[in-house]
This record gives sequence, structure tokens and C-alpha cells, in this order.
Amino acid sequence: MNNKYPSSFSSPEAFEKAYQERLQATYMKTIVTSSIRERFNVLGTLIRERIALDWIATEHAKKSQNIKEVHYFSMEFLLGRLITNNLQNLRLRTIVEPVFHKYGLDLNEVEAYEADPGLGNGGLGRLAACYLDSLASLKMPATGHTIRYRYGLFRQKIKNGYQEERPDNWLSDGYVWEIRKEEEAEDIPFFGKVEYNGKMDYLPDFYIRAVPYDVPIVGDENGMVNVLRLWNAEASRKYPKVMSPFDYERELEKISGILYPDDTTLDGKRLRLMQQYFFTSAGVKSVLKKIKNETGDFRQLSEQVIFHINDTHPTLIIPEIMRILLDEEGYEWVDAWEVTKKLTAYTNHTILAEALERWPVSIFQPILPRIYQLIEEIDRRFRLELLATSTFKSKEMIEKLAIIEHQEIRMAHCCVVASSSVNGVAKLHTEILKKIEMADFYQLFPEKFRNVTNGISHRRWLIQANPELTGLLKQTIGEDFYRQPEKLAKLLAFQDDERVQATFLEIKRQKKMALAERIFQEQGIRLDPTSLFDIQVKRLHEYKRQLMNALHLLAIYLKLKNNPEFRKTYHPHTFIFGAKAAANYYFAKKIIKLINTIAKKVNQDADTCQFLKVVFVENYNVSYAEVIMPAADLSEQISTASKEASGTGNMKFMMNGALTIGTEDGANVEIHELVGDENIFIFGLRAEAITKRNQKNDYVPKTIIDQNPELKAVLDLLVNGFFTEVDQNEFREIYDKLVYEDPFYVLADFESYQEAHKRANQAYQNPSHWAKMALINIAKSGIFSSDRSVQEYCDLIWKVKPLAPRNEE
Ligand code: NBG
Repeated sequence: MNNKYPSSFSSPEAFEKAYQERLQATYMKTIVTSSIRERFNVLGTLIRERIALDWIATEHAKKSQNIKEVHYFSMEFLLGRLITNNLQNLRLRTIVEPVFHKYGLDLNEVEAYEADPGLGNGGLGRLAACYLDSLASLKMPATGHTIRYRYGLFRQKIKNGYQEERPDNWLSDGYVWEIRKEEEAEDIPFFGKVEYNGKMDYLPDFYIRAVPYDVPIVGDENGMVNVLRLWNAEASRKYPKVMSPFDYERELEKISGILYPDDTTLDGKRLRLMQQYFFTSAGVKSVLKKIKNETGDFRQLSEQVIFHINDTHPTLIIPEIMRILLDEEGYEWVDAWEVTKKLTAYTNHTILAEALERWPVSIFQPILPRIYQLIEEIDRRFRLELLATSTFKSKEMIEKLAIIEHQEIRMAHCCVVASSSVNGVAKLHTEILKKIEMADFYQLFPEKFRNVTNGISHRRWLIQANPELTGLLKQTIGEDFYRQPEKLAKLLAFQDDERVQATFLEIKRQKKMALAERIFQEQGIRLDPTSLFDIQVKRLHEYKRQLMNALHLLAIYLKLKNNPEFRKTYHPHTFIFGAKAAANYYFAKKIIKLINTIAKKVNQDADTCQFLKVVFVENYNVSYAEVIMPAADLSEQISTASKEASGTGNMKFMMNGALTIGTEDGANVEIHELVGDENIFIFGLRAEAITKRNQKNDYVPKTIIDQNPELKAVLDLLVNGFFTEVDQNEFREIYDKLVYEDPFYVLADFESYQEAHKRANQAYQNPSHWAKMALINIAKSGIFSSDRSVQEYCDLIWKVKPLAPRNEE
């Protein structure tokens, strides 16, 4: 098969020729005179052409093997750049790099030109991207579905310490990887009414055309190419009768306009719901249509496809399958329901009440009248089922579990009732779902519940982001961990090896210098790479407690100022934060302002700045994370126990040899179990204690302040004019919330957090011991590869098998 690939990458010479010719033909430029943009676009195009044959062969193999495929639906895919991934997985770097060298060009610079598609907010979207990567690398047939948002998550600017949001126009120069598939477009209906004419006739007010753009997801040197399908909203050929062309155009623009519009307003809510139906309906229709075309009927549907519901946003898959089977295929309800149950699986990613979706019927019904009827019927039948049980038949219980109640549709309930599987994303999170949040459902459907702990692509987060560490690992334990990340465990045998320890520390220093250089270039702040890099990067949210981190470093600052003895014991620290706050999350934005205000004050203090620096990096995103993860000594994972479902940043840091300072929350619990007490800094209240306190409702933060003068002094700084830069009341709301409410137990955990930091500070002063701890963390991190998670999904939930090798077809 290989000899049929385009010759462009057969050797460096062939590449040079193809590259030269293509630059000439496309841009009328030579390699030397071309711009970085032109170099990137042509390189990307040649790589895409190189992918083409594998892509076609994968499609063919899926069809001829008639193998089950996963369709992973997610409102978010935080892909990051693809060029580095593609160069790596196709092993093209050794062909391209010499040619770039020959012309004195920097391949990294060209890779960095690629826009980082921010089609997601944080962990949930990045997880989906890692899962696509692993699915392709494990040769599992899979397609991702999402929306082709014209604007991804905003670009963050920090102005005078405040966050400002700028549009992320990632498509402005086109997207070299995507292929428009006009032929597979679907019309999606909205509004209108349902009439009964012997059968249900839905007469929508208008249609929006969903046109797929397919992005290839390339497996690790295995010939596999899966697809991420981005659905784009366009004008339907069926023109609306009830709407002016201008209004229609506006509707269209909004549907694939922006990620997560402000849903605190009615308009935002409506739009969000339309987006959800838009891509789920388009995806389900196109998949079922293809199966019907290929096999003629739906008799084997559940052996051919599984639809994954990533958090509740794609819940409408459920009534959409029902609609197709009932209204278009003439199924009876009971049969359609049996099929739908087998076809769907749901992952829950949070227990935070505000993130659990509920739609007021008054919004939902007018937009999706037929779908609403189906949900009503699902609800009605579910209530009858409950009535027939002995445990759940009371009125209160039915109200508690029903899908529609108090004029609201609860999407999570719909998912649990319909799907064949419900899973949490880390052991603790799944236990909380089973014992607390969904305890009744667990009693009702115990067989549906399971755990799959999250994972990260070790290809992106170790091999690509940290080639230096990868090199050391390769030399020390060989290359098996590329394909079998659990083989990182072989490193345990080298934890005491002085040479390995020293090389690890040297690599860490280099990666810290690289991050320091970027921060200096972008923000003009100089950092000392011999200081301890203590890093907290993730979305800004009260439960993640960036505020506790900020208060702690203020306490350190005070001690450095007032206590000369303390200086002797304190190894210099650099505290690095990166976080975007939702545009309408006022309190989170205040915390950003606080961190920046602290940074300014502290960094300017000549008295202490050799001991303490604070940086808030601007516009933290996937590409930035690739520079940050390898540079951390200490990884801050300090959420209020029970609130962080899993976390995945914690795993990326660990795999790059950072030690965790963290609470017993999410996957930290599993990291702790693996590395043992002595290789992690655990602190704080545990989930049960937090839950108990919440139930008792007897937490009085004031009592903690009264017992801890140091904490009191720190809190006072927020309101006593200490920050001369800002109005004395700038941080009053933060102060008040902590002192009078403290809903996330920042003050309750403060002292124990300080203790954990003391232990870390001490440990860091013994470099070879620190290196040993880091090596143990790396060695134990293999289990957090998303290859392991995806294998579990395939075996336990999706029942999907890899494609056979080509020569076995
Ligand atoms: C997030 C959780 C994280 C988890 C990711 C991926 C949502 C709704 N949830 O803890 O907060 O790691 O999902 O599972 O974004």
C-alpha cells in the first residue's frame, strides 16, 4: 500500500521538491521568500494529502468489516494544534526537519502558526480531544461530532489586571485540515407545530442546513484515520415562509456562531438549545441514513453503532432516535425504546448544581414541538414504571426522579433513564454519583452505573510536549511506553539512579527556562528557573480555589517581610496562574484582578522579590499548556473535596514529573493511592466531611479566623488599603464572602494547606530526593493515559473492537 502514497514525503529530497513546487504554485513564492503563514498552509496541505489514502482505506475497512463504530457527541472538542500531532503520528518529522534546517528555517515556528481551535471551555472538551486521539491510535472506529463554531472560547487579554474578552477568530485564515462534505448535509427543523393525520406530522417554521466539515484524526503510525465532524449552520434550500430573509440569516449565524453563549438570558438559553438539537439531530440522522443505505435496514443497529452522550448537552440524541424510528420507520414505541436504550451511553462530568441542565418547558416546547412530545411520553412511561415498583411509587419519589417536573425538563434524568450506561469520570466521583447525587437512580438501575477514570493522551502531553524527558525515558527504559504507557513503571527501578535523577533535574530546568522565556517575551516578567515553579492552571472557578492559593502566597509574603528567620528556610518560589473566567462570572473575574494586583505588588518589592514572584499568564489555552506542563515542580490541585469530578491537568503535570499538592478530590485520590503518602502533598477536608458539614449547615468561617491570627492578617490585607493601586473596596466582596459564607471551605482548609506547602518547601531543598519522588510519579502515571480509559470504554460500555489489520480484510 505504501508505495501509493504521494511521493512528497518519501525522502527529504522529495519533500524539498514538492514543497518548493507547491509554494510556487500556490503563492508564487520560494521556500526562502515565503511567509510563515504560507509555509504553514503548504506544509499542512501536503500532510493532508498524505493522510488521504489512509483516510479512504479506513472508510473502506469500516464498511467492508461492517464493524461497530462509536459516535462521540460533545458540545466541545478542545483539539489544540494538529500539525505536531500529525507530523509525529505519521513519523514525518525526520523528512521535513532536514529541509527546514537546510534553509535555516525553524519548523517550530511554522507549527506555532497553526490556530489553536478553542472549541471548548476546559477539561470536558480537552478530554474529548484526547479520547479521539486514543481511539485512532487503538484503531477503534470512531467519529466525533460537534459544532463548527466560528468563534471558539474568547481570547483573554489582561488590561490593568482585569480580564477582557476578545473574539477568537480561529477560522479567519481557513482551516487546512477540514474537508467540506456538502453531499452529507442535513436539514434540521425548528419551531412550528405537530398535526395528527393518521400519524404525527411535524410542520416546522423553518429549517437550518447542517453541513459537515470533516477533520482527520490520525492514529499513531497505524494507518487509521478517524474523523471529527464539525457541523456548520447554513441556509436551507427550503426557505422559511414565516420569516424575513434578514431574520433567517441572523438565526443561521448564531447557531454555529459562538461556543457557549451567555445562557443567563432567555435568548442565550434558546440559542443553546437550538445548537444542541442542531448538531445532535444532524449527527444521528446522517449516521442512521448511512447505515440504512449500506445495509438496507436497522435490524442490526445495536451491533453497528453506539452514540455517546458527553455530559448532558447532547441528550437530544435520545428523543431524536425515537423520532426517526417512530415517525419515519414505523416502529412501535416499545421496540423503538429497546433499540434507543442499547444505542446510547452517558458520561456525567459534574455534580455542580448549576451545571446540571434543566430546560423550562416554556422555552423548549415551542422550539422543538415534536421532540417535546416524545420526551413527555418517555416521562409518562417512566412514571408508570415507578408506580409499579414498591420502593419508588410514592408521589415524592416520582417527583424527585421524573424527567419533567415543575415545568422543567431535567436532561440528566432523561440520560439515566434512557441510556444503557451511566459513568462517572473518577472513582470518587462515581461513588458520589452512586451514593449521593444519583442514589435513587442507582438503586433503580444498579447495572447501568460504572466508573471510567479520565485519561490524557501521553502522545500529546509527554512525547510531543516534552521530547527531552521522552528522550531520557527512552534511553533509560526503552521505547515500549510509546505504545504501552503502563510500561513507564519500569522507571521505578531507576528512582535512586543518580544519573537519571540529575538528567531529570536538568531537563526540568530547561523546560522552566523555556516557560520563563515565553513569559518574559509576552509579559516582561523575569523568572528565576532555580526557584520552585508552583503552578495552578485551569478554568477560574470558586470551587477550584485559586483564591486559597492567592491567600497562601500573601501569607508567605508577610512572613518574608516580617520574619528574617523564615527567609532562611524558604526556597524561592514562583507562583504561576493561568485561568479564564466565564465572561459573566463576576466573582471569578474579581479573583483574577486580585491575583494580578498581588502579583504587581509582590514582584515590585525589592525586599522580597528574590524569594517570591507571581505571574498570571495571559490567555491560557491548549498550546500554552504544552509549554507549562513540562515546566512545573509543584502541581496545584486544591479543589474543595467532592467538587472536582476528576481533573485532567493533575495527570498531565504528574506525567511530566511534577509533584501534586492537592485535596482528596477527583483523580487526585487515585494519584495518591498510586504514589503513596510520601510522594504527594495531601491536605484538607475530605469529601465525606464536606458533605456532612453541608448537611449540618453549621460552618462558621469567623470561628476559624478568630483562632488564626496569621489568616486574619492576610484577610485584612484585602480591605485595609494595603493594595494602594486599587480602591480600598475593590476586594470587599471577596472579603465578605470568605468571612461570612465561605461556601468552598477556603478558610477551613487554609491551615492544612499551609502545612502541606511547608512539607513541599522542605522536600524541594533536597534535589535528589525530589527527583526520586518525581520519577516515581512519572513511573506511576501510565495508567492515566487516555489509551487505558478508551480501552475501558470500548470493553465495558461501547463493546467496540479495533479494525482488523489491512492484510486480513
Ligand atoms: C469537567 C470536570 C473535571 C473533569 C472534566 C472531564 C465539566 C462539566 N466537567 O473535573 O469539572 O476532569 O469534566 O471529565 O466541564
